[in-house]
Amino acid sequence: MTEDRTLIFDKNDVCIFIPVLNEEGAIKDVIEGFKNVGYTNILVYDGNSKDKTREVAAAAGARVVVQSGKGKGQAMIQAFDAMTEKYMVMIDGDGTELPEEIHHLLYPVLEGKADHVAGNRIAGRTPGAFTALNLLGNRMINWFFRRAFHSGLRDILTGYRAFTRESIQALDLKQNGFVIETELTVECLTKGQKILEVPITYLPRPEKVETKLHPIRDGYRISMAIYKYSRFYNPLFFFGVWSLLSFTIALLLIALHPFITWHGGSIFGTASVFFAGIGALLLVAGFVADISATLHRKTLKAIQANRKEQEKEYDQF
Ligand SMILES: Nc1nc2c(ncn2[C@@H]2O[C@H](COP(=O)(O)OP(=O)(O)OP(=O)(O)O)[C@@H](O)[C@H]2O)c(=O)[nH]1
Ligand SMILES: [Mg+2]
Repeated sequence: MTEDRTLIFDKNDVCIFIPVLNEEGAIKDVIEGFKNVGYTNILVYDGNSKDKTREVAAAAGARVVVQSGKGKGQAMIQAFDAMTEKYMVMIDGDGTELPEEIHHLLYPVLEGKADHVAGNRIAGRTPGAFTALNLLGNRMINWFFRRAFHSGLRDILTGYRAFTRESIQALDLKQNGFVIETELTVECLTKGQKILEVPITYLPRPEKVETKLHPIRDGYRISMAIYKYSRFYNPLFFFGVWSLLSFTIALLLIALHPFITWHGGSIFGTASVFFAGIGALLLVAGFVADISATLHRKTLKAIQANRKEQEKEYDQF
């Protein structure tokens, strides 16, 4: 992919942020890739690597900070809090994404078309970039997310992103580990920010670099987080999942009723009524909570519009 537009801006206003843990084999090429396209304000946040990552990154010309805690999420939160530049582009330090594609992510932010741009790795994946298990897991997680958050996003777990200082510092982030990307996306949606997805090239990991992600463990944690976060954003989904399960059990019990006889079969009839009742209760709870969540979103939107209006008036003086 090549960028055919040119925007005039100061590249020092853009902080290139790279969280790393044991990436001595890949980090140099990532840093040099950005320098080759004119970005020299490069910040590497190291998670106490056991290899030579810090030395290699510093020698390649990056500022290196050792994060104060543990986990990719903690490094991100620390870097966001300390951010002073107008814009930030973050990228994984494992060489799987291309620095020269920065403009696809950054330009929409510079032009005010989006608060947050995320690189869709699934759209631009090259052979071997995802293992079969990772691709399946990613697709399932994104499908689940789209249902839970009424969103069209296709790669919420991407590590290549661009955003403004205002947009990132407005988010309330707490996750220290790999759930951070999910929390970040949820927070953007909750705060009414505009997220844009652009396709990016996604390469296989260079040989020497080892993944820190555990597909099953982290996939489970991320899925649970999506479900948990849906409580306030889409309560109809949150309660609806259990309501659907209860109705399914009720239907199964009714369907099995003629074939199984126990105490004259009556117990299955009673149980199916019980589960149908629970299902109906959960559905009503979902609808009521949904009204409240919708009203909350509308109020928040009105407050934000009001604040923007006030800022405009203030700027005129
Ligand atoms: N600072 C810091 N960086 C981390 C930590 N864990 C992972 N990273 C970095 O975060 C980036 C993404 O981590 P990866 O292990 O590549 O995870 P991923 O890209 O989601 O998974 P893969 O599909 O295996 O590549 C890489 O640059 C890692 O080195 C950590 O605890 N602290
Ligand atoms: Mg990676």
